[in-house]
Amino acid sequence: AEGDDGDTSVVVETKPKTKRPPLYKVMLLNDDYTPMEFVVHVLERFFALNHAQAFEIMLTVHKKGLAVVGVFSHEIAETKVAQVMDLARQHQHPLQCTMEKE
Ligand code: TYC
Repeated sequence: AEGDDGDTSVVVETKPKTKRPPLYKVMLLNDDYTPMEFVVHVLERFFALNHAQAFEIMLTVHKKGLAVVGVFSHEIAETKVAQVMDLARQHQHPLQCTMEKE
């Protein structure tokens, strides 16, 4: 506080910070070989999309080169990417799935 002797003080206010965990976009990349039906299946199976939604996102990837298929916590995003990459490898499709901090 400021007294007679002229001393000064600085009040540093701290914002009450609620830390939200960072979110990650999971993206699917286009390629020339993975069958469209396989991509639709992957989207239905791992991203809880109905057939129409899955087909629409698959077509977006096919036409634009990539699309965000969901946004998740780091751990969930990692799991989704691993699930997609595992299934693609099992079926010998070159499908690529990646994650990126939002
Ligand atoms: N381009 C592929 C084809 O013509 C289909 C495809 C769509 C592949 C989306 C990958 O993430 C993908 N068969």
